[in-house]
Amino acid sequence: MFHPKKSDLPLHQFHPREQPKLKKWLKKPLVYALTVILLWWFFWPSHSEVLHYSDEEKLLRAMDFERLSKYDEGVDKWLIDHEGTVTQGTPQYTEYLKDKEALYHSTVEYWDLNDYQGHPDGEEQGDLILLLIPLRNAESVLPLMFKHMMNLTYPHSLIDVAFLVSDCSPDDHTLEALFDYSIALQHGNLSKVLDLEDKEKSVKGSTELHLNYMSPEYLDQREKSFAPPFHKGYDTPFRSVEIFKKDFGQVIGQGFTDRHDVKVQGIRRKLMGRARNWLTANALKPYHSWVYWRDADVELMPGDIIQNLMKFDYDVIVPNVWRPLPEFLGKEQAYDLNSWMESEQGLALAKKLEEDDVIVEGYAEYPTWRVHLGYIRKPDGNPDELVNLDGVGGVSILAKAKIFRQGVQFPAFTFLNHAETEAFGKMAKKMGFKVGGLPHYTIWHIYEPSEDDLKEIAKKERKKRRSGKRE
Ligand SMILES: Nc1nc2c(ncn2[C@@H]2O[C@H](COP(=O)(O)OP(=O)(O)OP(=O)(O)O)[C@@H](O)[C@H]2O)c(=O)[nH]1
Ligand SMILES: [Mg+2]
Repeated sequence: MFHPKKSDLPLHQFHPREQPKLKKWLKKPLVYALTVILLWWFFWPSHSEVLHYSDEEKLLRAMDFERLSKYDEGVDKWLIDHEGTVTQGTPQYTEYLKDKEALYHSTVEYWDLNDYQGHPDGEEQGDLILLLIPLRNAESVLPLMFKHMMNLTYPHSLIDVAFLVSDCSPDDHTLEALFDYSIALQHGNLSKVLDLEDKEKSVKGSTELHLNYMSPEYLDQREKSFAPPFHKGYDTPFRSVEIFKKDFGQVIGQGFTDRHDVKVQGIRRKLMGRARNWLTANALKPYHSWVYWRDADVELMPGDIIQNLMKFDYDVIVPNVWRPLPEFLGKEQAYDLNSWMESEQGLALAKKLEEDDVIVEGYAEYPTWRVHLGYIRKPDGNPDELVNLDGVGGVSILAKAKIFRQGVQFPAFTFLNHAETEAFGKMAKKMGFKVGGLPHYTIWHIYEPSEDDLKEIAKKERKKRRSGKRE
């Protein structure tokens, strides 16, 4: 069975950033206190160094293996005599004491969480970011997702990446592909791997018929989005990559029409909320200042998006999310309708609903008349204009890590008649955090033809073939 784990990654290829140093004023008292404790431990007359095997096991589990590799042939060989006690006064024993001190240093950690609140100029301040990406049946979009990751100009050495793969179909290989791409990424040769894949695909010819119907401007932008020259850190490995797998029993299809049916939205969103919470809980470390949530299926996005969202110093901030469409459907459309400002009608509707009902924004069944970030976009509007929001969509959220530490989460239950990211926005706001969005700063979701669109495209292709034959 395939069980990728972090330790299988080629970690020797890159050097994790050192943990920030302790504050000066704290250093001295801490060193004195540790020295006193250690002296007491070693020289207290009634204390004899007896190392039982069970203790030894415990010690080994926590040890700094690189430093202690000299004990590869067994600690007992050096330290423990046939009665199971350590012989004091030997050079090995002195060595052991030194190692034990090193052990404390490698296993006792201290963090002042005030140091990880997130700065608007995080790049200059060395703020560490946690990039979180949930994945389900996402094999086909992984190359695109990885290109966007490499294209991020926020220093990769300051970004920890964590994926959560859930509920994939038996014929889907998201997990395996993710693992292979992650290894190539951390080796610094992923761009070469993806280039080769692109070349193979272009030899085979495109199967994406809908591209024949997209606007020339869109096709041009798509062509240019990952063309050289790349920024200088494009191939730089990330600070770390973690891959988690956990199924939640999601059975709703991942096809466009399946997952957009209004009846399944509440259930689907709550399960997604659970997945997001699992991912945050496992990946968030005390030294992260920011968390950047990204969906895998984004097609166009500026490489400096993290710095650009960060500079507003909001606790939660999202860009506008649109998607391209075939020209016969109007070329483009606001996509993420989960980012909105609350309205009187929305609040009145909520009052009429059952406590557990979930309002699904953007569906005729729930007329809220809210202002959607998607609909107030002006293509030539000021990209730095910011509006306050109540609900947010999950395609691309930059949030300060402290809000998760304080308990904001993605409700997997009905919270104020919402679930998942929209409830997350509402909850953050209710807890006093600043939640906002940029109406004129846009990223583009991929276009996946719905079943109706596919039928229309097939009809047009047939017509083209018929008229071609006649000529
Ligand atoms: N771990 C996990 N990831 C999921 C699940 N469903 C979707 N995803 C991933 O979450 C991200 C968003 O999922 P989408 O299916 O695009 O859904 P959405 O963004 O809510 O909605 P639309 O894009 O509007 O359909 C993508 O990266 C998916 O691969 C799930 O059940 N578990
Ligand atoms: Mg999506």
